[in-house]
Amino acid sequence: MRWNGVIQKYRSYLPFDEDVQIISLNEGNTPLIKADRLAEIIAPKANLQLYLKYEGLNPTGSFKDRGMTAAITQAVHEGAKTVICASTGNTAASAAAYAARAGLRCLVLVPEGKIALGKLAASLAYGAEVISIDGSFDDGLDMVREIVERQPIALVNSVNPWRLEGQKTGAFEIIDQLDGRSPDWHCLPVGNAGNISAYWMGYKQYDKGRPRILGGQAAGSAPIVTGKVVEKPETIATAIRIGNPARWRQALEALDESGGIITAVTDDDILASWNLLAKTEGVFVEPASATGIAALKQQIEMGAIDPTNKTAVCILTGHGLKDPGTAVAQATDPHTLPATIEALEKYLAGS
Ligand code: AN7
Repeated sequence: MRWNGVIQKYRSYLPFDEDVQIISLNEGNTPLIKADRLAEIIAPKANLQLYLKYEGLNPTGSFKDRGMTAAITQAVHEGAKTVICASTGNTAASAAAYAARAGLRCLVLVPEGKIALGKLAASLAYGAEVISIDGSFDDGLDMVREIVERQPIALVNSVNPWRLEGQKTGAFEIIDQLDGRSPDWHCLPVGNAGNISAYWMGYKQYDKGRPRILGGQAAGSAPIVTGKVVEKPETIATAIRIGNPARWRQALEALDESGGIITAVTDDDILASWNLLAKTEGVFVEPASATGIAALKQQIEMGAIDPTNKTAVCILTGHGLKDPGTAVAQATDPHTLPATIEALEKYLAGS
């Protein structure tokens, strides 16, 4: 069967009007990759069934496309000509792409110097007006929430309920890919908390079993863990450098209702899991996307999660090519050799 995106696939679960014109880039249908080698490292001999939901394979390279197809579709339906968002980068790239496809003007506010190169490049390429502010994501979100009160502009951050409607299809897909069963644990990074809220909505609505939710926040940007707004959030995982999540309350509901856990992991933990993912499974993600793995590893080590015979799905939210700067900075330089077969043989011999 042809795949035409998440709205067409899950239309009966989404509250669109009959006559809506779908704006899609055929997002969704991302692979659920079994990760046996990684499972054996984070939970030795426990028969943990670990799966990676590789959302970085969406059309703009992040999970945001599921929600954006819905938000832009509805914005067009309501007659919007301009859309706006604040973003740590992935929402910006996604909004820019779907707005381009719909012929809308798109403005994105990003924190100056704190947006990964691939996200900036993509937003500009798709023709968005990229506005760099000397503040955080949270400052930008305050600005865009205010401007849409004053101007006829549609807000496409995840405070827009259509974003969650589209995003929740990730939960449907996981259950479908697991042949109708829910995992025991659903692990993911938490920034503005749209994704955690949407997944929980999706699991409840699909009604084929519910996982417990494990959310990971970066230690320097962990407002939900500490219960306090973080004025100056910091982390190498710039995607989740967010101090005052818009969907905070829904995230707490998801955690509470699912018997879940939210925990903070250090940047070192995030990078260690990021490294493991790439080097043991061949799956390259941006640093924030490794936060779910880092959280699962930590909770297993602490004895808070028993992995024995359990199924866990970790959401890998963004592609590694989003943040080439961090990847290169973490790596050793390539080897340099003369362009001769002798030099290559010498290198292979280890001299
Ligand atoms: C790779 O793009 O907030 O908890 O403005 O890009 O739903 O916010 C990105 C968030 C996780 C956190 N992983 O998801 C934005 C933005 C990646 C992300 C998150 C983001 P939410």
